[in-house]
Amino acid sequence: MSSFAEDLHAALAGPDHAISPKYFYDAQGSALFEQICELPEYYPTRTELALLNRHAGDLAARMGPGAQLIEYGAGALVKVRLLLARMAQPDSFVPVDISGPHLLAACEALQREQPALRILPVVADFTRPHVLPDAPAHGQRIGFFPGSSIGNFDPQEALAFLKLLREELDGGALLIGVDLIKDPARLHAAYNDAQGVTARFNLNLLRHAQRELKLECDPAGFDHYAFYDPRKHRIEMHLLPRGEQHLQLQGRRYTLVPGESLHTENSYKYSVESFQALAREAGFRPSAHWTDEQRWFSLHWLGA
Ligand code: AVI
Repeated sequence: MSSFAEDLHAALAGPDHAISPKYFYDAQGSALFEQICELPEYYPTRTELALLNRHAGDLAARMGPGAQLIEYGAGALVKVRLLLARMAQPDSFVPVDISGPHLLAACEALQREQPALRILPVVADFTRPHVLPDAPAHGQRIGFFPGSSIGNFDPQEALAFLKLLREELDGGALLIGVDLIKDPARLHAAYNDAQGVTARFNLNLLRHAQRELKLECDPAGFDHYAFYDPRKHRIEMHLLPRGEQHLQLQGRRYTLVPGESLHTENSYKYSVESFQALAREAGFRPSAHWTDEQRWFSLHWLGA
């Protein structure tokens, strides 16, 4: 299994200097991401919340009584509360997240609010095969993957992950949030906010490595750079060295020069049709979708 140190060495030494965006998320990175979700320019969170609010009754009816709701990458459990509040006699709620302490704290808060709810947290990397509690005796298994996190996988990874979910949810369904292709200016603003929170989030990759791996480098010598590539339908985020930048990790030295960049994230955008085609390829049956009036964001109900 790869580690932060191995992946960072590979990124610094490799030709395209690319590293997984999962390394943004230490405690500081998660807090910065929560700030991003509140930014005026970052429309996905509030647009998806509004969709969930508007359609919670319909969604709960589709789940049926006795369902087991599994949330992948659970975080603060804000969105799922809207669904849990409307579900008929849920069998259980299964949040799956890699960050144990964060997950357990969020579950305790939810349990205080809903003492009758059976909460069965699973601490695991949900992108890899993992063990879930038993399926419900009388209801469906429903997966919930909000926030357009699917956009942070490249299309091959997204397909492999959707196939894993299709098997896991066999006989049930997946409810997934997907950000849509739109005016590049709108996308550009969402990843280049005026307050510079996304820039700090991006730079947190280096700060995280300084804290955890004792990486020696000067984060102030890097600029946040995010742009939309309309051919690849994706936002790319990079850290651009301002002048020659020297980094040292576990005794190995690296130099990045202007013109090179650390490629820290992709965020793919889909059309309703292109996402449904991907879901079908993974074995799902798309049966309903909902978008806001501006068609900025979509929610999909996929039969497994
Ligand atoms: C978590 N993920 C869906 C976010 C996105 O929009 O791709 C992460 C993010 N990166 C910059 N801003 C937000």
